[in-house]
Amino acid sequence: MRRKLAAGNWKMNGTPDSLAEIEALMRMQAAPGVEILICPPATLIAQAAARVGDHPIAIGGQDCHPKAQGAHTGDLSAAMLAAAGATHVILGHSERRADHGESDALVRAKAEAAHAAGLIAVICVGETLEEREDGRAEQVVTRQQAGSLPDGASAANTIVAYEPVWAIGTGKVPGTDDIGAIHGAMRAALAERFEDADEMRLLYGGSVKGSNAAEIFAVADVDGALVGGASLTAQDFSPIVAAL
Ligand code: G2H
Repeated sequence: MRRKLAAGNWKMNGTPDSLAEIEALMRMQAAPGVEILICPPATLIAQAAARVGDHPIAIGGQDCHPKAQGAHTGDLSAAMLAAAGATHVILGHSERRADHGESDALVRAKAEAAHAAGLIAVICVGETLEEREDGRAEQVVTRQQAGSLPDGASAANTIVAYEPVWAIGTGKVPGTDDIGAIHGAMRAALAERFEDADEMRLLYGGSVKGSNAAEIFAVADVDGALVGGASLTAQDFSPIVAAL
């Protein structure tokens, strides 16, 4: 049985005042079997983890460097995130692939570093609008997934998020049939490579909000969501958690 996950990606948003949103989520009673993960900017990870304390809400990073340490100004290692209290890290988000030229090979190396530090990697894949219109969405997503997941990936250390680039922050969401087709193809490809593919969690991400979460979560092989804009306040995020 795969545990459902509502993951919030705050991106480059949030100051210490924003931690009140996590405290509000802590007062919410999530259904049994539903996990909540919040990935604030790195500046807030330690404070967020301290506020969460023993509460089961997990805190994660949004990126890490593939190396364990060294002369990499401005970067953070996976071990640093873990030491700050993170248990997860988002890797290969399309904004990082676009803004920082991250390749599948780099994402894979980062995932290996995350696993070595004991972090769960939330690895993102997704096609552009042009690739979808060309009928190549499934091919692109499964190719990214194959290239971005290391051989050591398992259900215990890896979650994959399907985030069509054209749906991110745009209010546009694929049809549930399209999400189901991609998630089905992703799981079939995982099954060819990983023994515990049935246990690996697949999230959908891209303009998820309270009003569309339930129909997305009803799709086979959707085990939760990676949420950006609607994760910034407990008011917007809690209906998504409740829909799981
Ligand atoms: C996709 C998602 C979070 P949003 O990037 O990863 O953002 O929900 O704002 O589309």
